[in-house]
Amino acid sequence: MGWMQWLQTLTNIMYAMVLLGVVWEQGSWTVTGQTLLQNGDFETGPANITTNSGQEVPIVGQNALPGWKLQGTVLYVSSGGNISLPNDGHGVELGLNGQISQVFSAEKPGSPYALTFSIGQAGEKDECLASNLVNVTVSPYSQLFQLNAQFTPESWDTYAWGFVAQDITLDLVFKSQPGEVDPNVTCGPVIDTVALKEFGTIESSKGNLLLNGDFEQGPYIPVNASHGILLAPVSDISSSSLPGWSIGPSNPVKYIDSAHFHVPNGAGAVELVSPQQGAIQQNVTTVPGLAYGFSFEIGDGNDSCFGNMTIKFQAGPLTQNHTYFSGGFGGKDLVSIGFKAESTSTLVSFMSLSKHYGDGTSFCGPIIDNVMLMVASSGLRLSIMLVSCIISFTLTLCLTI
Ligand SMILES: [Ca+2]
Ligand SMILES: [Ca+2]
Repeated sequence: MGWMQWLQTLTNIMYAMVLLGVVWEQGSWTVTGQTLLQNGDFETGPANITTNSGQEVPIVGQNALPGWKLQGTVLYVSSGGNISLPNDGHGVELGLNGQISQVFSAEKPGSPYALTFSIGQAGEKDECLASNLVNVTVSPYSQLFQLNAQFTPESWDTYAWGFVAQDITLDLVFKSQPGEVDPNVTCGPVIDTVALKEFGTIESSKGNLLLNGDFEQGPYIPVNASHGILLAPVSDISSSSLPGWSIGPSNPVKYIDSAHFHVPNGAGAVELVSPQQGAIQQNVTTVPGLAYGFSFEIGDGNDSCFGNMTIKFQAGPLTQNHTYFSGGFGGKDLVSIGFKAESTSTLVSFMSLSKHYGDGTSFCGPIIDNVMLMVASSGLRLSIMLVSCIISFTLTLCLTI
């Protein structure tokens, strides 16, 4: 290959990197848009290691794994046997005091990001579950994660977690944490598919007072995420992986996309997978005494999640239950009500009240989408009354303002 061809190849590679939202700058990757981190899928192993199916091989050397800096006991693992990973590929197991880290650059301080990563295990499911604790840090943010194994039929979970860049240069760290297990049990958490998404500025859609009410803004979704992304609980919406919404208080909800599920509207939606405690909330500034129209869609993800799904929803002074019957084939209801604000701050929230199992073992639940809160002008007020009454034939909801 001549030097002109090498130059062309280099140009093509750099162009592809820009398209992927990755720019090499001042010794670290600048992440804009969304992208896997350097070797974020761990499919490029240490130069001196070849692994067979189901193997765990200790990695020697801080810089032996391309893209990552290592400390403590870290093993390179391959799918097979007791090890299951996305795409049946490779990942890293964090053993005693095991840590992996990668430096990246934010476009600017104050940029909100969502981290997506998968956590699995290397060992028997029940034996290793309690030892799969990993602390994730992007200073000053830090959160403990654990393989849950209640929300997908796989033996790994994919999580999203949000943070706000406090500086230009940031250090992402995964570190194993001691669990309350038999000291003879040596398995640790397995990390795979690490990606980032920068949200940038998110604006409300026209007339809708809610931010990201249609859930079109969410974390990076790997191509293989056929079971959705678990969104970690968060009370501070500025660092939420679901822009505009707080999650919890204690259990995650699931972000789903139209590539893998039936989504009521657009490309993204939220599945309330956790009974009782899986919820999303958003506060909106309102004018006391002013009339508002509130509506949302509730459906199922066409993922064989059957039954009567009951949620509790709140819009300002109104708190109601709604039951959606899911045949498991991707239907939906539209719920629409009106109310008068009683405060300068109106809370909108959704919580699942019923428990469902999609495949007999993992939780599933109703899909919420296209949530709208609008000031009811005289014309809209009439339209809300009509829509509410039309819908009431099927939903028995007919409120006027
Ligand atoms: Ca992998
Ligand atoms: Ca949507």
